[in-house]
Amino acid sequence: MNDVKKQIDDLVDILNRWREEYYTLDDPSVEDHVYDDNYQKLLKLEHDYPQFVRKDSPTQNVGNKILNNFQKVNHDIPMLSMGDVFSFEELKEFDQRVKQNLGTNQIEYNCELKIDGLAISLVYENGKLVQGSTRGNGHIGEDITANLMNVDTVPHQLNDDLSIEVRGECFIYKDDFAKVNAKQEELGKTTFANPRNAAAGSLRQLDPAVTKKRHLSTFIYYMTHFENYGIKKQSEALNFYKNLGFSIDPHYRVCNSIDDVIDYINEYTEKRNKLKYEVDGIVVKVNQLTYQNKLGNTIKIPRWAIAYKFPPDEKETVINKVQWTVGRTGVVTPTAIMDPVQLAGTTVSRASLHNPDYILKKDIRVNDYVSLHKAGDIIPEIGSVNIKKRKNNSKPLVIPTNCPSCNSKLVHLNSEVALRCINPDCPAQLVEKVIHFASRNAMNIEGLGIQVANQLYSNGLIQDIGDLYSLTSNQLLLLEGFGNKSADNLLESINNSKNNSLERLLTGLGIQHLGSKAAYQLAKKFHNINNIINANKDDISKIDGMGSIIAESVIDYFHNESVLVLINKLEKSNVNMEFINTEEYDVDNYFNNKTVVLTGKLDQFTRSEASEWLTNHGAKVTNSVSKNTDLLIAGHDAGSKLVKAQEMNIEILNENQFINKQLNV
Ligand code: 1X8
Repeated sequence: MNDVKKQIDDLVDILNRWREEYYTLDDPSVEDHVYDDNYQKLLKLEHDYPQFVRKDSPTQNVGNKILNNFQKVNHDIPMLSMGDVFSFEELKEFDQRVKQNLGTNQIEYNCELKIDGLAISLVYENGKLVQGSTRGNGHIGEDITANLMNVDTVPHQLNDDLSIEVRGECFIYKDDFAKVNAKQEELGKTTFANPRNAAAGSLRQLDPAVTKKRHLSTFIYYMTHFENYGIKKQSEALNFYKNLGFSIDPHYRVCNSIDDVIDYINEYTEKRNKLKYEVDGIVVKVNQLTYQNKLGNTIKIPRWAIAYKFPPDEKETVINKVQWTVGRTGVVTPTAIMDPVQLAGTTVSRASLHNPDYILKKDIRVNDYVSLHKAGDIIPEIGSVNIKKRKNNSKPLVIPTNCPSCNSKLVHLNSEVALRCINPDCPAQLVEKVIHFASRNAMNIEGLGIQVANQLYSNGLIQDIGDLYSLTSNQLLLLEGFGNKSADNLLESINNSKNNSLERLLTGLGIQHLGSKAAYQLAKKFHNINNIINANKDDISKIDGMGSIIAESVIDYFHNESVLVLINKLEKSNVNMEFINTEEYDVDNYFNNKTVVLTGKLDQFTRSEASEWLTNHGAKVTNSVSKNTDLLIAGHDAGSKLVKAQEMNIEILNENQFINKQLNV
């Protein structure tokens, strides 16, 4: 019982943290499915144990509503974001573009540290602070004047009676961050995952007194209409801000060549961890303001500046064990369990090792010291093993030959790298299948989560999802934790699910590559399951955005005798197999109806995974950039497609931005 309470507490804490990251900060540390899975876990636990539901649980719908309470502010001159580069090659390309566009080699660059905080705007009239706001989406921000008045470095009165708008970064020093978190802990409140979170959370307080206590700071680095003040260079502008009474970051440096810029970057790559605030890169700006004007801006980013992003944070830790878990499709995945370390703002103790090949290639072993980083700043990943620290008696990791759940022999299907259990009766797979079947996007059976699915299986009450529909109250009452009410509730949810429209059943069956959106399209087109079973590949791939991978997977799935037996069993239990056009699929997502092109190399997805995800969310994925293209997703080493999209002013997302948008879907 206490275990359950702790599980709920831990889930609430971690989910609240992730919510903050992705609602407030646009800076998630986990993929959307990780959030969703844990949210589902929490929902189920809270349903089963209502006595442990916490007021601050994300299921109780508090969260970030507070944000709606701020007035909106229009940024007449948009607050742009900045183009990112991750290598010196890309930086040199930027230098070449600048020189080419300006037709001169006499470029100075002002290098500044990229502060990991929140962009703000401050408006002064006759030297008096009249408005402070967040960047928001660049065009519309939130009025946080009262809070910014409580940030020590924001002057209420300038040293000169000017009417100006300046922009900069609001952030928290590392030691103030530690103090804020200690205080949060003392008050029994959720701690902030990183300084940026803390700054964001503190700025968007309804009570300015809270902001004051958090000791935020600012650095100003930009001003609109600088041409009115006879300033010629960005480096001079910084001094101008300082003389007016603003705080500026003193670590800037004027460089006369891109090689000097690279020296500056190398220097601060070394020094960054010693700085008193978090820095995530270097901003490189053309120093001459007339040149900045000449270069101008694209819709989203200036052409006269670029942000060089530091490579991800790395920490050394030790692997304590490797866990092998069986998923719904039988894939057996290894996970390294390590001593926890702080990494890019979160505590990390697990990293996927993906498959046996990956382990063998990197020769990863238990008790090895490994360097850990976050791929794309989000997913924990082991970079390399520190062989020097390896003990003499160390042995290569033993790759299991048998399923950790059912002990049947594991195989590599079609020479794929994944290790699979192909025993159709494997308990772990069955339990995972049941959990998926019952999940929110599928049959939406409330109260049927990991714990109950395990209980049902281990007590011999279910062998497959079809058995769910013959469960009885008497059977459930035999299970620990079930009373009359919870048993009735579960049976009622199961019973209700019989009336779901066909797409939920299709999603719940867990057909490879078929997400809920594609399932909806399939159901809508074919109306009932028999039409789908009898469809051929062409019929299916003709559906807009479906493609041959999904079509093939659907055909293969229904060509299996045991699947047909299962469908039959579900039909006999009166599970609806027709499309009921009542719930329109959520078409209100960012990717729906967009024509998207993928280019370059993505770290987190294979091309087909990204494509499949997009298709499942209503996008049409095509191969080449044309006037019909709405969006380009550009991984690294992108080539001509990227250039073409830039020329055609097509919206471009890098991988991180793509992931951030996915999380909002
Ligand atoms: C963002 C940032 C800029 C600077 C420092 N830190 C940032 N986070 C700077 O220019 N010194 S500029 C910027 C932006 O334009 N999005």
